Amino acid sequence: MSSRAASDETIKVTELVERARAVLRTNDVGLFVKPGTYQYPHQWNWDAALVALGLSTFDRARAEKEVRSLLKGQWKDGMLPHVVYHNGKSDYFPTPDFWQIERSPHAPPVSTSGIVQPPLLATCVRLMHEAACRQGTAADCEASLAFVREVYPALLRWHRWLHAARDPENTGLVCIIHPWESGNDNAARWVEPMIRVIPTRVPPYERRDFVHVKEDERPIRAEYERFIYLIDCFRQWGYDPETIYARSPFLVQDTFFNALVYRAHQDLVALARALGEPTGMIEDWMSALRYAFNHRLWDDEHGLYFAYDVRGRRLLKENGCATFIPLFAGLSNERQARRLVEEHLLNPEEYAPGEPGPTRYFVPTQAKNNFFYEPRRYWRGPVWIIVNWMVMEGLRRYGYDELAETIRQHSLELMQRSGFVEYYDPRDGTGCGATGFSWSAALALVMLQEEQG
Ligand code: 9WN
Repeated sequence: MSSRAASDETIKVTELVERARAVLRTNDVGLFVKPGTYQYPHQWNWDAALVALGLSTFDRARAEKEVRSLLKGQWKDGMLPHVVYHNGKSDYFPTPDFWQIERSPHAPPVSTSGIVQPPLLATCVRLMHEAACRQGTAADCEASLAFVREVYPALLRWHRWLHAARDPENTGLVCIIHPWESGNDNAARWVEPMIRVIPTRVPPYERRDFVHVKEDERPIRAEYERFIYLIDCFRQWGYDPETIYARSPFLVQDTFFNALVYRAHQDLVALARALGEPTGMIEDWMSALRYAFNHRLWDDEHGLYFAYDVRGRRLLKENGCATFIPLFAGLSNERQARRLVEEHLLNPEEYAPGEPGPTRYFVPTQAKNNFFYEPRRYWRGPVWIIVNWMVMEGLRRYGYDELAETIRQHSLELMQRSGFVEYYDPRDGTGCGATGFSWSAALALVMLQEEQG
């Protein structure tokens, strides 16, 4: 097999930078940047973090505004919701009123959703701050530190909420209550726990996600119905974390989500140190999480990490890209990292380019030999730039620099050829899903900074 670039296509750096900035400018509606030009007209949590990181490569003030806007949606108890509807209703479903967040005493004045997404914000704020100090003047670094001081309390409250609301039994691992919270909405690992979610009463709703994207690239009806049913349960329970933890039919300790919690804690510690703030509480969360993560989610027989289904009391043994995210967080030991890379990432039956498939691009989001693999359906197989970026950074952490560079090249080549779309067919690089996709553009800017020194 070849782990080299799909072709030796030259990346036209200046042109790609311009095209990527243009996507972010087009999607900028003033207070926030839409995740996609047509499909996603509101502010999403982890999209906003990456958008801010991308914007910071050329306009730090605008990047900081993006973070402030997201934080306007923070709930009074610290929860940072997955969508903030600054601009009211649009053609996107769920609409703001569908969530009925006023049923919770913690809801903020602005309309938001009532669930969360992976906490990437502290990570992006740290990367923004360090770049400002590395590349800018002493005054830039000072100004950036003032921004960190401003947002740090909100970040700490958000991280504290994750443990208080989603790990009331102090297992060390944080639960998610809806597949949307993982950010990998229809990944194969959700098939089994979603079978047990019986949508006994689904409120009337109209799907709007086929208006701009082909139906066969989106989640299927049975999944969507369950997505909506779960929201209906949460709103009836007034979004009370205790009731949800006790009653939600979907309750999972996810690999992807917890790895990002751990990584975000590390980055929060770095921000705390820069400010001279205490770090003990964050470090306590980290040691409990690290221990539980490797004891509960690592499967030594397969050499893979799997999510744990709290309701079903078992591991969800589907081989998907989530297994590599612990590398991004530094959660694995050297042996685990070697097994992940040598037995899986470099295996053409699973993730590496080549037969079967055949595929040309790293990193399919579902192993090619997984029963549920579909190269064009959303999180069931296509390459997502966010995942490629995390895997690339994770590989660097463990010294696999050459492979990381191959993944960076593949990502840039995909974006150069097929534009900044939501996801790409790993077989031929065809662009799929939403067009004008902000985080692809943002991460292109981050990856291209290396070319520009
Ligand atoms: C539901 C905005 C979001 C991403 C998610 C992605 C998709 C929404 C949807 O779009 O989810 O939250 O309507 O499918 O799965 O990761 O944040 O880009």
